[in-house]
Amino acid sequence: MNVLATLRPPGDAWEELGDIEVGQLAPRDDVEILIVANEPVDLDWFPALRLIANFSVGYDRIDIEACRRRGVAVSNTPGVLDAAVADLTMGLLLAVRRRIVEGDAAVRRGRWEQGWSESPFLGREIGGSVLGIVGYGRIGKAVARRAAGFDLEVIYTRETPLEELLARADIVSVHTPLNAETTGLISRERLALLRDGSTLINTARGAVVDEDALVDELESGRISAGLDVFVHEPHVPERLYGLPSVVLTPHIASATHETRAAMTRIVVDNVLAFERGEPLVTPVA
Ligand code: 8YV
Repeated sequence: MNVLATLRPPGDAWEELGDIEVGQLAPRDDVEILIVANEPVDLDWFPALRLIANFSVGYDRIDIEACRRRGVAVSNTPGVLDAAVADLTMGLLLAVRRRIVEGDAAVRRGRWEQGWSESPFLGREIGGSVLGIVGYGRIGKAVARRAAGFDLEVIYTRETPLEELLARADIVSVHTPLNAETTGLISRERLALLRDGSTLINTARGAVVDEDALVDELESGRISAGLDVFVHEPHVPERLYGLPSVVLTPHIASATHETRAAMTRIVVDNVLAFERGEPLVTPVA
């Protein structure tokens, strides 16, 4: 079948697809399979399309209902990136609460003040803090397992109502998919429930949080944050750049050699299964 990919993902499995065309999305009447990384696809551009194989577990930018109506199958890459995302979550949590990035910047600027008692880099103890996990799926549970090793007390939505979780936690970490129910879930009103000095970590999707309201809260200095995702990536609200209480990463939660190769394996398995007329390995639609 005619395949167009918007990226050449890492990993050996890719070779099994043969000579795949890699290029940008543009109107094409010959393409039957698209391999994308959660980019929006204009279905009118691809009248022959039968499968979208998504190199991503999240498929929030793909119109699943429109695909269903047109008989276009969709697959994603669940399961293989839980550990990598949970690891980055813990990295951001530690970096913000222990001011690691601020410390690094100070050392590089030659501003290492002598004398521990005057050190401005007092952070917050990790053990004994309360971690509130919003979205207790595979990734949320992987975070909870790691948090136990750091002696964090873990609470999570379902077991604890969202408002109560936000008001109780020292650290809130977001792990929901982005969909109609979760868009703006952490609203301005709900952000206001966060305790003074608490930290928000987001490795899920920027739009789960009201970004303007979050920036306001961060600018006020009331809370801190570790953010891997933003509403209009790669745009990052400029007001965040000058805030030392915020650690920013460029959507790298799944970005390890091993995880990305495992994601490629799943994409390839879905494409090969589809070409053989077999059920998709990880169907979304
Ligand atoms: C990807 C992700 O980096 O899987 C997801 O949902 O957000 C990340 O793994 C991104 O989608 C590009 O493939």
